[in-house]
Amino acid sequence: MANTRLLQLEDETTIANASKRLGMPRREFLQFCATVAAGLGLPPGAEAAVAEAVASKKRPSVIWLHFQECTGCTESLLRAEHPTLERLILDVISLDYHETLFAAAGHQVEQARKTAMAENRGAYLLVVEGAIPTRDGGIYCKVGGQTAIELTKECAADAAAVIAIGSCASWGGMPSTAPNPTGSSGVADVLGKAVATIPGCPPNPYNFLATVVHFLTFGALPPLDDQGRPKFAYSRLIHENCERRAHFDAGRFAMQFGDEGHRKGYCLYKLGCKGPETYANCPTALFCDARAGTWPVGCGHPCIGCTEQGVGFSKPIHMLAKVKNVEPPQQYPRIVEEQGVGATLGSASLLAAVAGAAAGAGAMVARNLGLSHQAEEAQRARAEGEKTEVRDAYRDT
Ligand code: FSX
Ligand code: SF4
Ligand code: F3S
Repeated sequence: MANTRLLQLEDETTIANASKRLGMPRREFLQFCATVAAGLGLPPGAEAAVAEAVASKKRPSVIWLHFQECTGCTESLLRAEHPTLERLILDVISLDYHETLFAAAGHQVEQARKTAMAENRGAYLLVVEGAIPTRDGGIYCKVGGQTAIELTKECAADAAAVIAIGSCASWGGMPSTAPNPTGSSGVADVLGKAVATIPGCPPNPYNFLATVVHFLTFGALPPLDDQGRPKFAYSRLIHENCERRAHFDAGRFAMQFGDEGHRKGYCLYKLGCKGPETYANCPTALFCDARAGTWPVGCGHPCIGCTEQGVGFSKPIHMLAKVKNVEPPQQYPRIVEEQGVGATLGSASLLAAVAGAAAGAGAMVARNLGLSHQAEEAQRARAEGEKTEVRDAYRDT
């Protein structure tokens, strides 16, 4: 049934103004709001509230701090392949302090931070990117003469909410890898209280955008898990929605990079894939809006568990993952090894449904497996063609 409120909105001036501002057609803007609402797991009808909030509410002021990191979080937000995502992020927030993006420097930029904090006391969002070194009084990271510890505490004091973006800010991430010489820690440890975390190295920009849109629409962060991660994005294991899952269940594994199994798109578990113990929506959200396959496992590399504390940057890449939540599917894909026939579309969708896949993931898994099945068919046809060519060549001699 059509969403009548959303259809009515299409004619409203605020929506027209927002679509003009964003340089995207009104319908596309409304579709985007509906997608974010569905991705956030909001009830039907919430997409209209999201659209109205994004179109008309005052953009929340954001103070963005940078500490020990590679700036990949910011890069991934701004280098999203689809220009709309970047434009939306910069449209829904008012980025009042960001050390990498600011043209100003020195005292001028420090003043901009203090002014934004004073003018938006109790209402601004504090986003922290990068780990915080805590050893030796925090002297290993200073900005404007203040340690990262001091800056985080000062900026968090009057913030409406704190978001730790990336694995470094979430728990220490890569800089905290043993022996962790600078005592790199996450924001929650330094503040001594829970904060929202959006781990990933880098994190998916869509997850940040959806979190901020939720804050804008409802004045609060979305529901978080016990590690501060938004549940809409981090409540499922990667293994549950992976397009290679049917191969895992059927026992078809790549054993070496570049071997036949790897070329055929088999499961990467034996190459060290940490999907079975890593919570994130990478297989369904994908990266860069560049269609199917744009996520680590889709590109043929095992997941290293970059969103998961105790896995990413802790466990060696080649080490086998601990398989959590073993939920066998109700129906296994048919195994016909000599033909290399993979899962049927039906079994793939069923698998996704049994795994309790997030919205849209069933279709995604079915589509991706469909693609890999087609690829196998094409490869077989090519191999058959090559055999025929060889036979014909012998016959001709
Ligand atoms: Fe880099 Fe961000 Fe990794 Fe860390 O992302 S992509 S090292 S999570 O803080 O810049
Ligand atoms: Fe996918 Fe990795 Fe699980 Fe294999 S082990 S199904 S590649 S997530
Ligand atoms: Fe990271 Fe694994 Fe996703 S390496 S980006 S959590 S697939």
